Amino acid sequence: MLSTTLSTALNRQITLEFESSNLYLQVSSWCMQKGLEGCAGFFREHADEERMHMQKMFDYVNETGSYAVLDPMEKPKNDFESIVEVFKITYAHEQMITKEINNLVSIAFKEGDFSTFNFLQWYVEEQHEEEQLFKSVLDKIDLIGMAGNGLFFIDQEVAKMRSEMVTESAG
Ligand code: OFO
Repeated sequence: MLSTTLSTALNRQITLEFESSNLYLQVSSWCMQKGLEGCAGFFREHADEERMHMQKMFDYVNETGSYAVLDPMEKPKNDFESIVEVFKITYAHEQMITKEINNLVSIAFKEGDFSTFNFLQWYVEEQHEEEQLFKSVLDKIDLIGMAGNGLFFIDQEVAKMRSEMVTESAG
């Protein structure tokens, strides 16, 4: 059974993972509107991943005999200046999630709840990969630039990254 502090903190994280999923789903819709099919597919895929993160934690909380509870969710931002802004915002979002996960890990450690500490290691690793992924898209955008057909090539690169993501998670 989780302590009240830990179950409250994990429930908050469940909502955050759900909000991440909603944010990426909304972003995928914005990309679609702009004709950026590669980016739309990337974010759609990522929305599904975040939903899986949410469900994994939701199940864990219930498995421990605690009660997984969903809180009201924040409406995701739906208006962006450019694809650069989209990736800056989503990268910052992932950095915020990493901080929250680290905070959960430190609560579990302080409480000596090593089962939860162990469970959270999966999220620690996942955040490392996700931050790296979003940062690498920003680096690619910098490299390609927005001049001329830049946006078209950025969209193609992001589409490639998405299919690599799908292959990795299937294998
Ligand atoms: Fe990308 O955040 Fe979940 O864990």
